Amino acid sequence: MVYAAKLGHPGGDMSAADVLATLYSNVLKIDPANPGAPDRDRFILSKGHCSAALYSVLAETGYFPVAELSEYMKPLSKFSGHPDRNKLPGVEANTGPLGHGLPIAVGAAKAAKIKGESWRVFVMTGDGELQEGSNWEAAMAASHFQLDNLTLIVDRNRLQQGDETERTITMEPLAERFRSFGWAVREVDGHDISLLLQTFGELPFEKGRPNCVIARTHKGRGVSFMEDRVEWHHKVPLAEELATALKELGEEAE
Ligand SMILES: Cc1ncc(C[n+]2csc(CCOP(=O)(O)OP(=O)(O)O)c2C)c(N)n1
Ligand SMILES: [Mg+2]
Repeated sequence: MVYAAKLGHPGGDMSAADVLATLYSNVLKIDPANPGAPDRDRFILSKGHCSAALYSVLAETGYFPVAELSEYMKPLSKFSGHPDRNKLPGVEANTGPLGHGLPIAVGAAKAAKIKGESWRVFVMTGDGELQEGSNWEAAMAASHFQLDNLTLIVDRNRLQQGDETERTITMEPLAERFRSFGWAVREVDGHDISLLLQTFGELPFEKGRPNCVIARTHKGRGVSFMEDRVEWHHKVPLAEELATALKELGEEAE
């Protein structure tokens, strides 16, 4: 998709892919045939620059045909660079400006509590994204309101746009920070599918506390020349790089 569009954020798409695939295949209570079902679980991709990963997983889940992904980032496309809930079924919130997905998710989780309904809210942020102060206001509110129906997944790939997170604004000790805000926290390998399944299967981690899963991941996961390389945040592969990448991922070029 990124190669065809000559635009995108492949590094962060690939760090998030295993978590997204796990959520959509085995965790979220959703029905692609009825995307607006009132009792569905909600997932919000707060790191909206990784829309290609979300669109791919939504397509594979059955919200729309996989073939439509070729429209990614074309002018006026439904598959815009950042997700738009008014354009595509399955997209729960418009994101892109970082720092808004968690606040929206807190509001949704609070709404479920007020209504006495059992649907859950999941949200993924980037790790660099957590430098936005709005997240920490939302984190305080989530524990105050005892939103144990809310799960934040932090894509802890340790890189942001131009550098390592720790060289930009120190994020550690990230787990301790969330615990001090009243959250129940797990740290997991974000590419270990069986561990992710087990972890999500244990939700809520503690009654009355919002849940935080810090998923340790790698930008550009699965492709040797992309993994942990900051430039692949926003870089487009050349034709030969695409061929190598697809080969390493066990995919056929189309
Ligand atoms: C408010 C805001 N500021 C800046 C940007 C530009 N931007 C897009 S992605 C990004 C880096 C995000 O890093 P991280 O959250 O770690 O995402 P990931 O590593 O998962 O791609 C930035 C600064 C933005 N989208 N929103
Ligand atoms: Mg990051």
